[in-house]
Amino acid sequence: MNYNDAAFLTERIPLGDKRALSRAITLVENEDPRALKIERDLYSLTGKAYRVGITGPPGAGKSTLVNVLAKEFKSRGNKVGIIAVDPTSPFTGGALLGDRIRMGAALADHEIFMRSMASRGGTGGLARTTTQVADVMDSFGFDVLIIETVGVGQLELDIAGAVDTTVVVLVPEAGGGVQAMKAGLIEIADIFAINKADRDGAEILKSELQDALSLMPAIKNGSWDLPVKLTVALEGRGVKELVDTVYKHKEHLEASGKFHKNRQSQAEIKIRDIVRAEIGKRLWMNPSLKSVLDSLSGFCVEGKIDPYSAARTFLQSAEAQR
Ligand SMILES: Nc1nc2c(ncn2[C@@H]2O[C@H](COP(=O)(O)OP(=O)(O)OP(=O)(O)O)[C@@H](O)[C@H]2O)c(=O)[nH]1
Ligand SMILES: [Mg+2]
Repeated sequence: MNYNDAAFLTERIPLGDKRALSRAITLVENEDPRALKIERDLYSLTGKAYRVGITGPPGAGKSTLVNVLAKEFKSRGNKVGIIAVDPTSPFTGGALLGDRIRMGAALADHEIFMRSMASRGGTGGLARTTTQVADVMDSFGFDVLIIETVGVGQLELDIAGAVDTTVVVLVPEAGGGVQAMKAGLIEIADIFAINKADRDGAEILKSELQDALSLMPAIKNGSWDLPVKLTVALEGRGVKELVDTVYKHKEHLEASGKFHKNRQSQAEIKIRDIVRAEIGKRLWMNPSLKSVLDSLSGFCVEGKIDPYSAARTFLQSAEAQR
């Protein structure tokens, strides 16, 4: 029983050991050297979990919605995992506790596993290691993984590249469909959920969004009509319908071959990321290239060379060393 040992964790996770899962996630999140072995050894067990991204502006009710969605998925016989990516305060460097508290009801449910992580170090609303954490959770045997990220403006893009279905949560106060179009939300959404539909303006926003959508018939090959759903997460209203819509989207992806295509481009992103990191490591850790870099940066400061030419010279030195 050694929860610090990668091989032990790898063995325990597929057996349903939650402590092993939590420990492995921490190692992945901290980019501990042991995480690599865990990720590699568990990878063959991934691919089963259907991944749903929930994104939208701060305070839209995403966590509240995730909570009730998780319960609905569970009531349909699914093992559900949640990843909540919190924006990191630059001052504390840690995940906000808010989500853990707000999601209390889901947490109290022992069959729903929830993990918060800080978005520090990542781009957009996604933490750098979110996909790896999702993969490790996948290998544990979840049927559904729900990933919550805060999106502001264009920052939701990342999540759309990491999940199967992206639900964009808006609120009546969010402004019209034109705003959503401007913010690029229509491109990344598979489903719109107008939450806080107990407030004025939800129906208006819905029809504005639908008008905006009707002006863009070619979205996503035109074969998926972007649904706009109303929810009141606080009371669980509209949640069954939202889950039904997620399943419809899943069927659409599978029937059209997009499911496989999307997963393949997600795998491509992973490979590219690893290659980029590996190339970086090889270049920056090489002592003779480091001295080339030192002289070039010195020349830059003296105005003898511009950074673009310096980069080209650097790459030539790297090539010459191979
Ligand atoms: N009136 C109303 N309030 C809601 C509804 N859903 C959530 N809220 C409230 O909205 C506030 C924010 O909810 P959260 O679920 O924390 O929102 P969030 O989008 O996860 O927030 P961040 O993660 O901080 O961006 C809370 O006070 C909720 O109780 C709803 O359907 N109607
Ligand atoms: Mg939240």
